[in-house]
Amino acid sequence: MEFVTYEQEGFVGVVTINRPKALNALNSTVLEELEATFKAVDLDTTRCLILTGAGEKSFVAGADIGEMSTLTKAEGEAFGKKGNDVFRMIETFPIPVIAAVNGFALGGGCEISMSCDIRICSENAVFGQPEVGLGITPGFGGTQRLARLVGEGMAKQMIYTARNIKADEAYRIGLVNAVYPLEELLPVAKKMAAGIAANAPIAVRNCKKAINDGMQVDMDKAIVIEEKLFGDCFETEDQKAGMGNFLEKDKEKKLKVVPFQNK
Ligand code: DAK
Repeated sequence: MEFVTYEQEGFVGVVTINRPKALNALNSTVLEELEATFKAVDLDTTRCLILTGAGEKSFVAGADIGEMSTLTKAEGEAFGKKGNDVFRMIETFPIPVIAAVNGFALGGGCEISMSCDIRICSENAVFGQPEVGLGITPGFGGTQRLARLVGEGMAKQMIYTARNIKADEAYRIGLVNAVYPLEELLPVAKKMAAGIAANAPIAVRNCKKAINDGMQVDMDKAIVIEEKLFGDCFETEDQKAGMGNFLEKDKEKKLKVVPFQNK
């Protein structure tokens, strides 16, 4: 791959967008390589992913403006579909994805972080949706995911003004869960990912699906989704071991060694 690297550490995979000369901007090749990288993740041996950017300055500085500037309407639509497909794949990926935002997260960069389950960032991170200044609307789900994450009023303010916000403001409005010094960001992300990976994998996957699917429907339908995914955990080795350990008061036994059970 030219612009995306993948490293596996135990049950955790780290996906790095590696195009630092263009501040990790998303061109077609980056999007294609991201799709291929996610599709190649071995879901039997991987329980959590981290998505980050190479270098110390930028997570992703948006979609590639140079590439976009010459697109025809049809090509623009194809480029938008490619991005949307990748972002939706990340959002619905069976295991959790943590965005470790290490600098600029603008336009498509902010949007790809919002496709992840959890966002943490470095102190130098900058978030924004500058698209209206470029004559376009946010096109990779920004109008939808930002409003869902930070509320309609704040999302409208950020999108209409195209004003970037720094890490502390992103934390204040709930766009990121925590802010760390740059050198601590990846170690913290790995520790969080390892903590997630230590829990029952089927239960974690089902939680992601329950939250994602439940957020799209009304509460009556949402609790039915939850019931089904709750029931799905029973009779798994994890459920038997997890509850058995509690009842036997054996706190030393952990779920960590139980492999993911394909169904
Ligand atoms: N695209 C291409 N190259 C970029 C880039 C980008 N988004 N951002 C930075 N670069 C390149 C710069 O051109 C420069 O390249 P060289 O000149 O060295 O060859 C290099 O990265 C370093 O950038 P700067 O020299 O500008 O670095 P500074 O520290 O001075 O400034 C900056 C950093 C992040 C503030 C600045 O680079 C900047 O404002 N970048 C653009 C940020 C931006 O506007 N991003 C949003 C892009 S719009 C769609 C779906 C989605 C989208 C579009 C369509 N459809 C459904 C069709 C998404 C749109 C966007 O994301």
